[in-house]
Amino acid sequence: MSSEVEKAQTAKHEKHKETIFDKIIAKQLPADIIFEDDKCLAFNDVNPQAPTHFLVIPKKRIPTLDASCEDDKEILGHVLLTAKILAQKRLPNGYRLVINNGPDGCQSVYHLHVHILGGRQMGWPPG
Ligand code: D5M
Repeated sequence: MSSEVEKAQTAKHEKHKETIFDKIIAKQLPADIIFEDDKCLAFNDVNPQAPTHFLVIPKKRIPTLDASCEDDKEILGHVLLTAKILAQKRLPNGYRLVINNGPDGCQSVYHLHVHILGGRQMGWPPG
């Protein structure tokens, strides 16, 4: 079992609980930030699964995609479009976006995030 799967299985989802990503947003923890605006933040993943692997997160604390609601439409669209703009610049030959949701989805950090992976040929189906 990969360590990311183990982390996902033991990760606790406590509603409204602060995560490591809140600390990165608040600049209480360092991260390799590549983009920031008033609504979202993008930074390189600390455990890259591809030559390019970064995350785009909303600044609003939304724990999971499941927990998002109609009011989050604008922020979800903004996060996705930001991911696209950053990916297009860095990965002109293509890329993959991933949102892990819940234990079976392999989510380990309960602050919604989009993974952007590229720089190599992706396989299908994903593991
Ligand atoms: O993905 C959570 C991802 O978050 C995982 O790929 C590692 C990454 N991570 C965890 N902590 C950090 C810090 N401090 N900086 C950068 N990246 C980090 P999930 O979809 O929840 O499994």
